[in-house]
Amino acid sequence: MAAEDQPLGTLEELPQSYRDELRKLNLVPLWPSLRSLLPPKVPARQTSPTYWPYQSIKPLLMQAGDLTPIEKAERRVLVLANPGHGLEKMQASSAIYLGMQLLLPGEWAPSHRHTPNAVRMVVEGEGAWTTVDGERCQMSRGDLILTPTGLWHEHGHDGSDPVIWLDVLDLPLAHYLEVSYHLNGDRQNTKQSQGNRAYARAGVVPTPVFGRSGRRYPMLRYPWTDARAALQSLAEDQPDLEAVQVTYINPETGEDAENILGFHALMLRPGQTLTLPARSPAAVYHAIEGAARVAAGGQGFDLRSADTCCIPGYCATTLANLSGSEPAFLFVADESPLHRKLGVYEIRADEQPSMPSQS
Ligand code: GTQ
Repeated sequence: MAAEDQPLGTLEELPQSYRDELRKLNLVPLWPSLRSLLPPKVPARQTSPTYWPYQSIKPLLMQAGDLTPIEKAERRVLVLANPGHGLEKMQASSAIYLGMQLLLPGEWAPSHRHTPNAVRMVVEGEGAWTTVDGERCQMSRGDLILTPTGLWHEHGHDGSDPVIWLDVLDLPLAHYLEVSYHLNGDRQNTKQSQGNRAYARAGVVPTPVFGRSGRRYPMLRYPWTDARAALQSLAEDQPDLEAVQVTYINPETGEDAENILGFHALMLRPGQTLTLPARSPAAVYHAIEGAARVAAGGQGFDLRSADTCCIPGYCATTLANLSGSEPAFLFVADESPLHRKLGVYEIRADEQPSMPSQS
């Protein structure tokens, strides 16, 4: 019998008087809990594969628009909560928070800043904007807007129809670390610059002749038209490339756009089925255009436009385009920057454990 299969002593085997004495002194014996803290080969995960269809969310979000004025909500959001963690925890995975936010024409969600990092993936509607650090970022379908840790941000809406977007935050991690808090501010003065225009093309960046910009987050808006064009260009240039995927990065450093969560756009060619190896981070898939089946952990979800699902870490995942004639475009958020920084990032090409230190 391998050592890891040896049954260990239980709490019940210990005399009650001994247990009581330990409790009084805030002491706990390790061995009854050792296997659940350090399970064999694969971590225990509370994150369960979960699917949120947009067509079910939208009417309830619109109802929230009637029930709760923006002044009473500040952020009018329905949280996409993973039942594996318990709905009250309001988390999609251990580090990812997801919310669907509604802003009605003329509404304003006042300026604040907070320790968690956030991004917005615009789902529908035109005319809304998020001002981040003084830069007004227009919001159109598929655009990714960063509101990184500590930067002031507020949302407004000059259009005529409701605008809805998906919020992705590392709030569960910040909350767990006991570093989550916010500050309220005044309406921001806007600058001339607009979040993406200085970095409009890949491969060239502004040259700071008169000193560096010195900004940790130089690019705040990633238009969908550009990300989509990059994917199509990549797919055409490399017809044999299996995973047609781009990562949203900081164009000055080449590093992930934010510190903790990673953001990607992935294109499935017409009829394509793509199997991604099991990797340690949990991942969120959100359909920007087209329809795809996401299968992992014995479950499968058909994502149609604006549907979202969450897949726990350490699960091989198969993505299948449900159309034989149109590409499908997915937005992917995952915990990979966090795992890499912590040294726990792992790919299991053959589903076998491979501790990071061995590779
Ligand atoms: O828009 O600033 O879903 O502060 C949760 C917290 C959105 C926001 C959320 C937030 C925001």
